[in-house]
Amino acid sequence: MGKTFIISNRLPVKIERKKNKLVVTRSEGGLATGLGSFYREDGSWWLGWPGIIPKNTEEEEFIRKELHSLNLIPVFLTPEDIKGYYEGFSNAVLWPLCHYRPSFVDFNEAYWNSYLNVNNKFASEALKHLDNDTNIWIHDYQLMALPELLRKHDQSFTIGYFHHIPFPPEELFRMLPWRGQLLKGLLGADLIGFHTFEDTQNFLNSCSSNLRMEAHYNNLKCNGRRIFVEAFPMGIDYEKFKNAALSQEVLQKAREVKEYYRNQKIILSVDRLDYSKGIIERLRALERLLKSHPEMIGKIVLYMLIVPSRDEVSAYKKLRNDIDRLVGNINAVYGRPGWSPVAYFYQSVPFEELSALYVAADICFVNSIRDGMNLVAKEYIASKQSDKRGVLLLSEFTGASKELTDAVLINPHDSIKVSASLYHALNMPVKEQKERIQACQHIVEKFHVHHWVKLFMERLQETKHLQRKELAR
Ligand code: ADQ
Repeated sequence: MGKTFIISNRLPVKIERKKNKLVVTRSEGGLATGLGSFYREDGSWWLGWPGIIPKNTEEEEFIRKELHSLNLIPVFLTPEDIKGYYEGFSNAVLWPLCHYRPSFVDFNEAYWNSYLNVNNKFASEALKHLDNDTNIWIHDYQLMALPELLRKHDQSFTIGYFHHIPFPPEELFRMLPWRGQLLKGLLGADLIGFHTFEDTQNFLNSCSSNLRMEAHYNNLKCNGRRIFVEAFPMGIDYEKFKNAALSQEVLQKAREVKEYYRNQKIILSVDRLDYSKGIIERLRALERLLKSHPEMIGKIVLYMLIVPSRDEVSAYKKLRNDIDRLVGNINAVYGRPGWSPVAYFYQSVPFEELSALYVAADICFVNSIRDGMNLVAKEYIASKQSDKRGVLLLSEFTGASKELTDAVLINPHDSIKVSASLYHALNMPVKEQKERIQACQHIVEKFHVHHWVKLFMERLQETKHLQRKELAR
């Protein structure tokens, strides 16, 4: 298949300062696991920000060397880049717009300039390592201008791009003063992937109305090159979650969690701190349930795990305060000596602990207002191995809901119905729980992350092949 060159905002590593020494460890997120088999092959590389600002040139050289041995190439960002490109344009412009929150968008020209500048930085670093038999795979909204920057340099490059978050409807996207440049940026790729069919249509509609380009089914022509726009719903490492859920260590931890919350049904939620995840709306639905069904008092617990994220961006700071206040209020109003309705943890937990929580939870409550895919839903399903019991409450506004149609689907804006669905889930007969879990498991097992990577890379090859055939005609 040739060499692969992955480019994403962050490299799959964690670099920590321990006693004045830098320690580099590989982080195995979903993407790193899926792409691991590619980028560790001889001649394949992954380029991105290592997540740290070196104090001096010695540190920079040390990091470069350490990463080189892992087939990783760093792009170093300055504090100004982080403010303008990352916190600014990526997370205060593109993120809210793609998650249907235009009122949160800060249309700041300086952010855009910084975004272009950093995309150019990525391009110059990448061009030092690329040749034209390399398959380039660019990831996510932080690098939407990059495909065109690389294409300008060499028309024959093979470039794939995957957008991990939703693509908004045309009327929202057109709000962006830089909409044309961003669309043209993406059209530098040969294959553009999204999680869902709806996202592909939104993107194609934006191209046709903003750039007057005509799409033919799932493809359009740009400067004589045919570009394909397709849905590739991302999966998880199913075997990893399955094996963990059946291991003695995790089963023991799960028993301990169950014992701690004995006689209570555990409703689990796991998210990054983000307004797109519907955390406030979830708490309101719980509050409504406790109000309308006081017999539930003392019998349920919402185990809410939130991983800290982007706390430098003002909307996230506010969200964190709002959550603290609402959790405090619910626990104060409905709590009893020895029992609180919400067990709230603002921290990241190790894999085995997360796995044990998935095993122990009676319900997994995914309430996103908007979510590209939502891997938590799939991780929960994959962890229900030994007794196949559990209920997945899943927002209709996640990419996952298009695949996991046997979950209990909810509209997070309809708090009356969400609380009724929660009540229904708490009382669901075991037979129905098992049937729903098994139907979902079938999908999650079949369309795992390795399948996703293989499919995308094969399709990229086919796209290039089709383009060459068309040019030769
Ligand atoms: P995210 O918005 O980060 O991803 P999600 O897909 O749910 O959302 O992935 C979160 C990951 O973080 C999961 O693997 C989960 O296990 C882990 N995690 C969350 N909280 C944790 C905690 N407290 N401790 C440890 N681990 C925790 C973006 C898009 C999604 C899309 C993915 C992949 O927003 O829609 O599904 O990319 O494309």
